[in-house]
Amino acid sequence: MKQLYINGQWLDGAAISTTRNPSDRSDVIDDYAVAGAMQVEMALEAARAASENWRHSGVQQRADALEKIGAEISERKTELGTLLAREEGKTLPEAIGEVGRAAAIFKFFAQEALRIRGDKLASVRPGIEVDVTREPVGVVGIIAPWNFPIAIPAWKVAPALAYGNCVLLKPAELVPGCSWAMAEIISRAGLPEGVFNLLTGPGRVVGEAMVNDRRVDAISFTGSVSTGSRVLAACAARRAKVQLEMGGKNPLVVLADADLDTAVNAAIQGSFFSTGQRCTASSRLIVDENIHAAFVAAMIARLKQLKVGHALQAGIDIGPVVDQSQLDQDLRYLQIAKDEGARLAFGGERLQRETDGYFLNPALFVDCDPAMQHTREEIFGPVASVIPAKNYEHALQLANDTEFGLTAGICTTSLKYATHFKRHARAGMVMVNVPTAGVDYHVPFGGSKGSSYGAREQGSAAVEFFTTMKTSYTGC
Ligand code: UN1
Repeated sequence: MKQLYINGQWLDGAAISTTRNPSDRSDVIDDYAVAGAMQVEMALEAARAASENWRHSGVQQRADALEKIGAEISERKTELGTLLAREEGKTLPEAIGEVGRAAAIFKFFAQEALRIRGDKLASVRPGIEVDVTREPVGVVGIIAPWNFPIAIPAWKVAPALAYGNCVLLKPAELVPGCSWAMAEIISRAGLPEGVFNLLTGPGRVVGEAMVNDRRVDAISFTGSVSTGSRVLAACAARRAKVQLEMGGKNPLVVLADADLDTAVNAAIQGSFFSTGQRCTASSRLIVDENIHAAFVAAMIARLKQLKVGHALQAGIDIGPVVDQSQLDQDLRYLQIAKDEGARLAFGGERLQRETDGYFLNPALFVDCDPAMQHTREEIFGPVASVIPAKNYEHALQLANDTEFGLTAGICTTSLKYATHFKRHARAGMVMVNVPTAGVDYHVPFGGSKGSSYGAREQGSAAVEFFTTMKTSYTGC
């Protein structure tokens, strides 16, 4: 049984939960401790107590620890990637890629710890100097989703530690394994007791306690809009710092002048890889009506070649849906789309394979109207809808006609339209001739409108959330 990590010790929880492989329900992954109120209390106390010293720790110590963690994650890429593919269901190459990204994130923030900058200014009053410095926030509660079982915990934990914070990590219940493996590596990196704590368990116990407890100074959350809204309300009520990454309904615009191969590659990758289970997935394909028929024909040809199956099998392009409840949601939206008159041009059916897994053929709907429910709500599955556009202006208007604003993509060979789109797309990230999903780890990540709230994650921008400013005046 894999235990909780609290105050430098491995401890049992209040219960045990067993995880299974979504590619093969007969494959039991492991038993994980489920934290109860008592263990959460211990972790809160430990993190609070450790914070007093850790906030004054040297940056070399932090950089060394993060470098060591990154190096071990990198060395064990294949083993950890196999675990990730088993517990979440993304294909082995995708899973190994994600582990590599987690390693790179730790190494990046090892260096960022050495670059914590401040400002020195002259006071407007004679004989006084002003210093503006950055300090740790204190104790950070991290609530991570299931779709990036190691990269998202890494991109929240690494900056939290780099900038001198203590951490309580609550991974998603479906995928505790990758966070447990990461915690085990962190436990040997030389951090003082209580600086990093792992609390596997349910949101209603662990998450609720973290968002409501005054000993937690800040909450970094990635997950659904509904949970994110509850997290925000709880944090606002006690004025805790909070950042939220939530849903997307990301558009990929394909103009008539686009290179067709580039557009189809971006759409296939962005809509269906990782089984469409990315908040950056392109679920609305907004296509100029002059290229519409050719685009749809090319998409169907590519979709026919995609192999859906067991995530660990060689040559598989798309693994299973993560679990029964996500599969039910995908199937429900497929039915809604059919009922509201969208034409199913490809896929959408359950697939049987040798193993008992949640396999779903990627679905492409065409002739979609932007008022249809399935084109407005996040499905989080391998489902994309083609919406025809009259021209660039119409496509831009359709792209922005959403409550979300995470990523927005365009495929075009026109510098004029690419530039205009970069300026006018209402999204935190814009992609020109590349998929809307799959981002770099050293630059800011985040959205506008209903997708995100609070300071940006990743890259040098992470310093905003994980530190607070102090202005000091010295009379000399
Ligand atoms: C990516 O597309 O590379 O939950 C990352 C998500 C996002 C991460 C996407 N927070 O899908």
